[in-house]
Parts: sequence; structure tokens; C-alpha cells
Amino acid sequence: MRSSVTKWRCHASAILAIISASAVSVCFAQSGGAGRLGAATARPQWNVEVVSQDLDYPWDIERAGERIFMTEKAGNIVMVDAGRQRRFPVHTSDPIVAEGGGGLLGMALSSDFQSSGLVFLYHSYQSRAGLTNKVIQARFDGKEWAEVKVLLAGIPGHRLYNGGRVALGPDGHLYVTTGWTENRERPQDLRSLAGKVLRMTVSGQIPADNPFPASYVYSYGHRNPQGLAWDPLGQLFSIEHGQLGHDEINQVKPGANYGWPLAEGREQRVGMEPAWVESGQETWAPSGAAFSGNFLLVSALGARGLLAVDPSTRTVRTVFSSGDRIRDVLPAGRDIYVITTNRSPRGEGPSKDRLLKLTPQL
Ligand SMILES: [Ca+2]
Repeated sequence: MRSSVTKWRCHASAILAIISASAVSVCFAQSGGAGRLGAATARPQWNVEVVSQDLDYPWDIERAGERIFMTEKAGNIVMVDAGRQRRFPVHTSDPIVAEGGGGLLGMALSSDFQSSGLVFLYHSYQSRAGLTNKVIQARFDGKEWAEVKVLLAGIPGHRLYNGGRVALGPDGHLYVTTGWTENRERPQDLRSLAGKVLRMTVSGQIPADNPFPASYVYSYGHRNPQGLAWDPLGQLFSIEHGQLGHDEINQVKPGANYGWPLAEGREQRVGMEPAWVESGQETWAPSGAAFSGNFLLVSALGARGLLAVDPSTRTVRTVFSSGDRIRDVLPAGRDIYVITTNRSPRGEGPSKDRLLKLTPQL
């Protein structure tokens, strides 16, 4: 316990130093609106190790001890262990359909993964309704990844707007983001699973204390919510893509309406929650989120960098940029891992991607 606390403090202070040294910043909260994102840092502050350059459209990164696991959209899980990379197909009851931005997306390791091998995955499949998404539990036995059970199927899908992150909350429940599927009714319709943050037990049941009776819906009015992260106080944050700019970071409260498509960004509307921070006219295309100490790290595809948000001032800064579209971020002690998705979901063909390990030069 002591060593983990020490690591956390060391890591948080390293991030703080990097952020303090960053070149430009904009305070969204004080201006009451949006502004331009700070430019990339002026001088190198990270040692960057290319851990892998043999990835194809990775989407989610997790860690168990020294082993790193990444989903790839086509339906594989890549494991990096002691410098050795192995790629495994995931065996599922419905074939994983990788179409546009859909495919094998989010992953969360169970809290006892080291002994149980259990994970939660979000993937696209073909149903009679067309491209559809589901949340499954799968197991890794050291040789194969295979579905154990389906937790929730029938989440509406789309070539571009599938949400797709899954994360275990401090309450032990599973949280899932879903996309609006370019349908203006669904995000505001509590009967639809689209355009939502969902909350379920790890066996796929509706928790008794969910905000709406007999519903997986935890919050609604989302466009294409992606990363989920809890701060040290246990408050949930989610990030999402706006239509044209107006990317959002939302503080997610149970039962709240985040506006889409009736309101966007920091627009005020009765009964709706304005974004906690938004990108204004800029496009971040944020995808992954994780707290490092008190700082919220956000991986950005469009802004091609790693952003850090100081919650006390709601200041957003670019703390790392390599020219890659950054898909997801994973703090690990004082290091930070990021994965890239260098091909747009609007294109086709393989995507030449990398796993980078960032170590502060301190
Ligand atoms: Ca919103």
C-alpha cells in the first residue's frame, strides 16, 4: 500500500511539473466560454520509447502488472509482455464486425484479472437492425481470448458514432458509452440505448440504484461519448466529440441530460447540463481519458496530442505531441502509455500505429 501511494505522489508531481512548464494555456472557466487550445510544448519534456510500431488501429489500452493489453478494431487483443508482442483473435458468439469506426473497441480488465483472466469488451456485430454493438465478458486463459457471456446486446451502431468505452467504476459497476448513431431522437429518448452513458453490474444486470427505474441509462443527451475517468474523489468525467468543434468534457451525474442534439458545448438550456469544459471552435476529437493524480489526461485524435486538464482552473494544455492521432492514454506509475490511431475511420485499409511510453525528463 505504501509503495502505491508513493508512486502516485511521484507521478502526480511529475505531471504537475510537465504541465507547469507547458507553453500556452487557456482558461475556459474564467472566460465563461471557449478559447483556443494551447500549442504543443516548446521543448521536449518526455523521454519517448516506441514500445511497439506494429499495431493496427488499436483502441483501448489496459495494464495488469507488467503486461500491457490493447484491443485492435479488427478483433484482436495484443499483449506486450517483457518486450515480446503477441496478437490474439477474440472468439465471440457473434462475429466482430469492423466497419468504419466500429469493431472491437473498449476493454476493461476485471479487478481480479491476474487470477481470473476476466475482461469486459465492447464490440460491433451485425444484427437484423444492421451494425449493432454489445458488451461481453471474455476470459484470457493465457492462450486464448474467448467470450464467456453477453452482458448487453442491441446497442444501436453506426459507421462513425458507436461510443465504445467500458470502465469499472469505484462502485464496482461497469460504465459504458454509446454513440448517437446520427439519429436526433435517440440521445433524448430514455428508451433507447444510443447517445448514453450506461451503468450495469459486472454480470450485466441493472443496478437497483440506477437513476431511471429498470433502465441501464445513467446519463443521456450525449453525442459520441468516449473516455470515462473518475477523479480521486470518485467523480465521473466523460469526454465526447462535438459536431463541428465543441468537443466536450462533462462531469457525469446520474440522471442528467447533456443536451445533444438540442444543446451543445457550454450552451445553457433548462434541464440540461452544459459541458464542464469545451473546445470551442477547435476540434480535439478526444477519445481516451484517465486521471493522473488530480489531472485529467485526454488523448486527442484531431488535435494529435495528449491534453491535460487542471480541474481546479479548468485549464487545458497540450503536454505531448508526436504528430500521431492519439487514441487512448494509460498512466502507469510515473510513466504514461499512449496508443495511436493514425487512420481516420472514414478511410479504409490498415493503420500504422504505435504504442509509446512517455517518461518525464525530471
Ligand atoms: Ca453536451
